[in-house]
Amino acid sequence: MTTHDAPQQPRALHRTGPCEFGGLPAVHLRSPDGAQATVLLQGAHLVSWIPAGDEEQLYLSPETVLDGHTAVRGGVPVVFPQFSDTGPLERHGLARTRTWTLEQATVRGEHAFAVLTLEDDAETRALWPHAFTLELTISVDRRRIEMELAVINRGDTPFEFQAALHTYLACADVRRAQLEGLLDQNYHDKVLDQPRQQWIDVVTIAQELDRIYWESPRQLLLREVGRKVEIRQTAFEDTVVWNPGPERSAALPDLPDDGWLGMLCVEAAQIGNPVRLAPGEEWTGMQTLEVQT
Ligand code: TA6
Repeated sequence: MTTHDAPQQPRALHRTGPCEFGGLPAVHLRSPDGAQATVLLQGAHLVSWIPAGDEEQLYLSPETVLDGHTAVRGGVPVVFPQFSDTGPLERHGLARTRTWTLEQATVRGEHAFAVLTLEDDAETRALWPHAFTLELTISVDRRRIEMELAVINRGDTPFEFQAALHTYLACADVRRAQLEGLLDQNYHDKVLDQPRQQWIDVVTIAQELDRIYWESPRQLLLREVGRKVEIRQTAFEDTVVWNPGPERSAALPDLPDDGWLGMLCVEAAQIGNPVRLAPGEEWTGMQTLEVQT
């Protein structure tokens, strides 16, 4: 599989604990059976996932800017509290460009996991006037990775938010990939800016595709020759499927012209029904990826 190898890919033999990735502070996970993942402190951004005995499963643009504050192109950006440009905040909200705190990185039983948190500060409150804690827990073992996002309202007034785990899956050639499991689903086609329904049972990519599937199934399958990745989500109600296609790929400065061929975003998302959290309440959503044999 071609993953459009990024020069920043981690060396294979890191152990679980703090590391550097492309010069940025990160944490590396390695389970006893050899599954690995690397997460930047910026954005709690997962940039690499290699199941045991397998190869890289995430797309990371070789042209992404790794400067500690510019949004990273690829991996798994954490979107919060605003999806895309649906509100007044910067695109996809304020979590992906901020530095999170590494709370824990350890191996327990068969799993290696890390917990990262982000709390409001004067800067976030100036943009979005709420007291919150985000907690992202990433756990790997064998052929599976789990990403769990918790949102806690620490203030004394309710707030509403959208969120997503904006997963860029690597593809050998996206034109030959199939995403299964969305038959009959209603979606908003962002390219056409129209509501639509999925009439055929697979989604394939030949050009730009940008869709929000509403209240989507909790389990999908990405199928390529010789590879199957199961994509599951809990609590996240919607699923976004995005590929920039050739024209947008060429227009995006942090993506190679042919970058679109190597990626497919399948995002566990909460967009249509923003979550309302009362003071002290917590919401948790999860995306799980598992490579099938
Ligand atoms: O989740 C899909 C999407 O909102 C697309 O519309 C596309 O623009 C993509 O996210 C990437 O957004 P970004 O802000 O990272 O360039």
